[in-house]
Amino acid sequence: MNLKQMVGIEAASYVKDDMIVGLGTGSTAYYFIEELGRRVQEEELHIQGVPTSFASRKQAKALGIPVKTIDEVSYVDLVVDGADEISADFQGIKGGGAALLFEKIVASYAKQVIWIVDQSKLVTKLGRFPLPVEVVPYGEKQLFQLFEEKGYRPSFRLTADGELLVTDCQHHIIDLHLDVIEQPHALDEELNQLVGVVEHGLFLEMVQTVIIGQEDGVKTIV
Ligand code: ABF
Repeated sequence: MNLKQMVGIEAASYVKDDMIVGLGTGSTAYYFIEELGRRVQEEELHIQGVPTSFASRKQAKALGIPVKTIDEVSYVDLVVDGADEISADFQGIKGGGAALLFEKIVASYAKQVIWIVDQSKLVTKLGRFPLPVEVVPYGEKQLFQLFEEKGYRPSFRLTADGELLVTDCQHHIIDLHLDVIEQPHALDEELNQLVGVVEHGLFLEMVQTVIIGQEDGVKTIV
């Protein structure tokens, strides 16, 4: 069993009958959803899943997990999702999987947010992972130029075929290569004020539980 599978299965043990569960996106959240599917089929677990991407929705439906949109539920008990970086003070960068908008929407309505990562995601300070910024296509080149002038070393997110990646919400992503983010909260405020920025991958003050896969087992920090 690999580290991603370990933490995915561990996170699934937090899910109880009748919960409304946010279903994360990415290769680690994949194993969480797989384990939920097993429990739905083998243990008759009754849950409603709220996916954070079309990919997670497709996976959940194929496993027989009932799915709802965030607007079809009153709240989310628990969301389990991956992350690209988690700093020592529990701030995160997400969006490497290009699902950051739906992920942040679902997380913002969840009573408990759990991130599942292997130990490679733990950093002292955020920023080595390029910060994803989801933008409206109209005006994106102006934004790109503004990021260049700020020294943020932007690049448009491309698909494997070299095409501009289009998110589930028909937006594009500009990744900022910042190396280190000394003031995440200030950057959060700065990005939120830019017209044309839909959302970004700084997830600050959002997580309650981090489950870490390590060679010697699973470590849970709350
Ligand atoms: C998703 O999980 C994204 O926000 C994040 O980029 C990704 C991490 O992917 P993986 O688990 O495949 O490393 O939630």
